[in-house]
Amino acid sequence: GERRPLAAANWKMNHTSIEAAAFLEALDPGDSSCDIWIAPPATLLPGMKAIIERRNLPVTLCAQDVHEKENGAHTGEISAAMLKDAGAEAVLVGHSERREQGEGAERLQAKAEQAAAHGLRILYCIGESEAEYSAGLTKQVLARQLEAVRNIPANLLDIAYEPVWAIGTGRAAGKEDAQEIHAFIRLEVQRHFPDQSGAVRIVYGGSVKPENASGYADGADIDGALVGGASLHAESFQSIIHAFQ
Ligand code: G2H
Repeated sequence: GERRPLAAANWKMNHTSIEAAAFLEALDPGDSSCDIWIAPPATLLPGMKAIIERRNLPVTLCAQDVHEKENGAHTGEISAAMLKDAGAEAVLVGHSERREQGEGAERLQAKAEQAAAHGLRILYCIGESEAEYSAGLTKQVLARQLEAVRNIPANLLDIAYEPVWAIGTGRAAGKEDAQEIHAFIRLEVQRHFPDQSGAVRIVYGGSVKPENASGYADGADIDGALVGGASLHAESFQSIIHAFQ
């Protein structure tokens, strides 16, 4: 298709530098037909960047979050410029585990715009909760969440659809259901970016594993995966990468 598939690892709050080095040592990236991103804890970015460059690995580093301000008195936070300086070329915005910490639409919009202003690619995460899913509100919720990135240049944007009820639960969305929602997201993306929508990838996340990855890869509007638990070990992440190659 027109979009290169993307396999993205979200390590969340896991791994130290020794484990990250061992992961990169073991990873077989396969052929170059699928983009490979890893989102490690920010502390690992510079060390991983050095290894990736030394070994010439086809891996893009992605941060897990970014602060919306340029700099200043924000104890514990990390700016877009700092993430770039540390080796990140992309950043997750709006992961449900951040939304749960109270990050709402306005703040996520500011974060995405700040990342874009620094030339970071954005993997913007959307997804309905279990209650919204049961109430039949999925499409409404997703359309509303997508509003936050309407000002982001399409060439810097990818979307991750992660139904909250499927995250870390082992209850992955069925591949037909996921494809149907991705087709809906595709239409919304076309509405926002009439001329450039082809640049925006829509990847699925939520209990993606080696056993179910190729089912998602079959979906016409599923351009890849955002993988948590199954991305922590090189062997399982690389079989997910291979499913999209
Ligand atoms: C969803 C996903 C990666 P997991 O959060 O972002 O995690 O694959 O463990 O469900």
